[in-house]
Amino acid sequence: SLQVDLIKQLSDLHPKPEHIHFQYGTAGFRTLGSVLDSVMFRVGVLAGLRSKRLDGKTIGVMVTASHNPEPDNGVKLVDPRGEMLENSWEVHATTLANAPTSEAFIEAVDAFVKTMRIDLSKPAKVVYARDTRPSGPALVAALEDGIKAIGAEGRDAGVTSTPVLHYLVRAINTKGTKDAYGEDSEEGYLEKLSAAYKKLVAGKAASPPLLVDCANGVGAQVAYKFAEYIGDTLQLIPVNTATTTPGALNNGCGADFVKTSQKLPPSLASTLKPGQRACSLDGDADRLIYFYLDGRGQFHMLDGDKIAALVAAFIVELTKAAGIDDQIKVGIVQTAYANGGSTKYLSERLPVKCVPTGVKHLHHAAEKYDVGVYFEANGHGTVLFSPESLDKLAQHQPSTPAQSTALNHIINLTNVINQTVGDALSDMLLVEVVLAHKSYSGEEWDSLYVDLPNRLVKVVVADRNIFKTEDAERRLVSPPGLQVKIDELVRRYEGGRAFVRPSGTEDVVRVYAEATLRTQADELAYRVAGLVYDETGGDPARRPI
Ligand code: G16
Repeated sequence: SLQVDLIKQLSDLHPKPEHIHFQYGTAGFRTLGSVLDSVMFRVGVLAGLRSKRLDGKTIGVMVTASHNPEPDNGVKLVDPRGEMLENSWEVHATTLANAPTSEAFIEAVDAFVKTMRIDLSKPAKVVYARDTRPSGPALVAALEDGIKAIGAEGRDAGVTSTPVLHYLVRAINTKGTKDAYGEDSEEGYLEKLSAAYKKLVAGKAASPPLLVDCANGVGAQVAYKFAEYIGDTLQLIPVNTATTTPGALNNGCGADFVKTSQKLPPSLASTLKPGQRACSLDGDADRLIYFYLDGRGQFHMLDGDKIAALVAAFIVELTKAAGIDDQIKVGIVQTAYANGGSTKYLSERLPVKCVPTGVKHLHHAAEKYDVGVYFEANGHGTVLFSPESLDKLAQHQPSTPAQSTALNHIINLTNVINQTVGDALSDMLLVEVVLAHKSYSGEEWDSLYVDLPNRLVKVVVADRNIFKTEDAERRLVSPPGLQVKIDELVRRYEGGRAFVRPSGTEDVVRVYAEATLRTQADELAYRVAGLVYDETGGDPARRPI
């Protein structure tokens, strides 16, 4: 049974702030770090319960707010195979987080244990990590109290990236089985990915040095380690690595800055040479955006859509070369943010599915393919090989040396790719493998297809919860009547497309628009943003135009 006294005693140390409603959103709980203490405690309890429910399998907890500003923090739960928390538990997380008092919390836990038929005598294990945010240590202490309160065993993975934590969860739970994912340590992760990378580029001409913008976040630490592990095969130059400078995180740098502003981080202006490639990670290193300057010094961005196109084509090519393309089919998963240019290019070649924003949605859709390539335009994504495909790869008998080489390449790809979640540094190695094999420069990669000009705008509204969407977030159902007005506007723009959705990680509504011409895409985005603003009675002083 529940150790009610212990829970009460510890819970009282982490009272829920009045008047705040917490919500498990796109990527877990995310808001100002200063109000998250009670949430962390309760997530610790919930993680323990999830572990008990799953017969003692290890559950992961990542303390991060990823691309958000430094004062924000957050927490996401990781299921045993390294994937995001099962959807149906999100509402329970929200319920437990909002119980007003310790007594109400204990009652809610008790009711939950009964409905879910959780056997409290089962063991429970939780592994957790945090990013470099200053609010992290205190939040982890609250989490540890929660883990203790439910009688779970905690393992502190320290300060590391989100994808490393996901890797650890899978590695711990598969240890000693035929599906063993690797050594359950950060070194094991670095060793596994870099060994596969080295095999894949053996004999290829060395690539020019790669600048890695680490967003002044935890990715810096992991990038420096990768630089050592992969040595001369690829010279990595980490920049924006000031993880202890207050206010530096994600500020004027990082994947979200580059994707949203479609600009070079100012800090790279004097270092990046024309023709040289660079990439940006986000605050917890699960997103990746590439870019380069052309001969005229013009900035070009290679986002998640471009990564998906590059990688999918390469895998298809290898399955053909290995003589296994009739058994292993590649499919793509995107969201509404995918550039119209990419959707057209990809759907002429492969099956493409569109799902709502959030890695969990993409991940589940990608699992339905033999090889599922999923990327959000913002650079969050990975490639999944189904268990059946992995078996086929292991059993396939190549009939020529060329087939055998291609087969080995695919098998090595399954090891360089972090299949648990989007992983900026794993994706970076994957991209570098493809570029090395194809002898592509950034410019050649970029020319696979032409992006439609697009613009993403944030609108601050009184209540973003009134915005409800359908059709994989491509249409609004609420507020009533607004979609009709958006449709009318969009019709006036050549190649126009726009949609509006509430963010699940920030207190804003996002507006995306694209059109054939740059000026038109910008105008459409701002006009739709204006509509959203007027409809919802925002403060005229903060109107986007
Ligand atoms: C998180 C999610 C992503 C999502 C992004 C923005 O990323 O994991 O799937 O695209 O938030 O979501 P929204 O538009 O709902 O705010 P991250 O890197 O911040 O964890």
